[in-house]
Amino acid sequence: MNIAVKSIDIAKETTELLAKLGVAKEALVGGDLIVRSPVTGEQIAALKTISPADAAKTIDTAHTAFQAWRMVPGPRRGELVRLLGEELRAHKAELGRLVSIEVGKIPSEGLGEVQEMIDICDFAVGLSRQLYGLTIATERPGHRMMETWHPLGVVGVISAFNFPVAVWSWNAALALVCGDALVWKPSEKTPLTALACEAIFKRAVKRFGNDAPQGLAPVLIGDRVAGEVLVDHPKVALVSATGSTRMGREVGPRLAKRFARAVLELGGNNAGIVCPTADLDMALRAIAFGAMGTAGQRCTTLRRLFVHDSVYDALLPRLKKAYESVSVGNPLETSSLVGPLIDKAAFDAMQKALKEASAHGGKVTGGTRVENGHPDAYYVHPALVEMPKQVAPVTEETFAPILYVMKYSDFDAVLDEHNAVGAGLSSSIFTRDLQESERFLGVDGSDCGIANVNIGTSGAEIGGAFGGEKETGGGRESGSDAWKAYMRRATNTVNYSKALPLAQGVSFDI
Ligand code: UN1
Repeated sequence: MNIAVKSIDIAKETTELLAKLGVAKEALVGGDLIVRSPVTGEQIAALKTISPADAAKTIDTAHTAFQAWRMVPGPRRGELVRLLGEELRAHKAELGRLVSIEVGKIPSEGLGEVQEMIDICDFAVGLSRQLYGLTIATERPGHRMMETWHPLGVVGVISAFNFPVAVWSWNAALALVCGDALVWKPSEKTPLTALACEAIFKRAVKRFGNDAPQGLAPVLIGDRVAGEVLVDHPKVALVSATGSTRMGREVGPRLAKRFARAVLELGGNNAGIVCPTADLDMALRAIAFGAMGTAGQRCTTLRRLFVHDSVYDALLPRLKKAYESVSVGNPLETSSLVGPLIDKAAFDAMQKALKEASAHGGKVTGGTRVENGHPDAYYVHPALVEMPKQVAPVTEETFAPILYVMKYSDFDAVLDEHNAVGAGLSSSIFTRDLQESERFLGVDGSDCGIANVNIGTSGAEIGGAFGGEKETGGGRESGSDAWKAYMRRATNTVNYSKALPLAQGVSFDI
């Protein structure tokens, strides 16, 4: 397989794209945060990082901005998000391409990520007129009880490299219509797309007018220390953090210590079950995208597959063929389906997991490196591993394209196996048997935050709440009523009678 990346000047193109998006080329040089493109492994920028003191100051300014922003009516706040969506529509091609360069996503996935941003903006614009509470029956005559939702404060956003812009937008669009300010610490691996979003947002603010305060949604370019400042700052009311379970174990307790809110979106070890009645053509396509798409670097990537023994021999050879023929290569070309891993550490982790799987009796197809003349770029053949049973490393998330396949014969037993891992993000079942699909979605079925039937584990739409259970952290972002985490709820009881009855029949006559 020849996957040589044609000699395009990636660094030059990056600078040009960023200029079009509103980031000056002077901002891209002279710093100590070295940014590389996984496409070739070469350096594309060297950014200056923020000091802890300046990070704290930025948060203080965001808090002042919050105090002004919360007074702007919700539907008017929605107008800012509408303009953000417009700017994203106008710059979809450039931002999508920048995502491909900085993360290594294939063109349709780079563009798809920007589409996800546009979608959540549309959702949030509608939401800006629907931030409603309930009126509740009260036991006291002449009283009214209701709940009101108020803006919360400064929202800290910590995002991962793999969805470098969409995850920010899920948080930003909701936080902004909810009347919050937000401060974003992007992954150190993907700061350029963050700078691009900041510039796009600033343009929306300019068009919006004077009632948007300064410093409403800044970006902190920095390392882990900048993230720590965000997590520990007393004026940050909520931190929405996406990343590994290890990261969540550090962030969660720190937030709990100061009673700040957390929306944690951590690891996934997502599984699919292929049942005897499954449409195998459909399952094959869904499995291929779920497991190999985005080079296995989605938190929703399909990592474990349980196949009923009556269809195992029909499915496995076809799956193997898909693995052997999938086009791995330069993600800037539309002919590639699988781009590079983000870096060497990802490659090493993949090799380690495959070695361990072999030691436990796993039969590995693929998994080897694809050389392309760029020693610092890490392309791999996606790996399919037939495992005799679910033992480590199957029970752990390795952020790379490895699909572990196991046979099952008993439905109850496979449901137990399905749920027998730490993470609980996404899951799917392929079946035409109603009893099986309903059981999977039911009380004692999949224990994940996302459970699908006859579609894969990845590629969720923004309209649903996104997140998972157990070691995935329990947070929900994006659609449905995820907005409630970004606001504070007040229960209000109003007495419009001339008496003062006490609840629960208590009497206290003075
Ligand atoms: C992630 O990998 O962090 O459902 C987010 C999906 C995408 C989002 C993934 N819409 O795969």
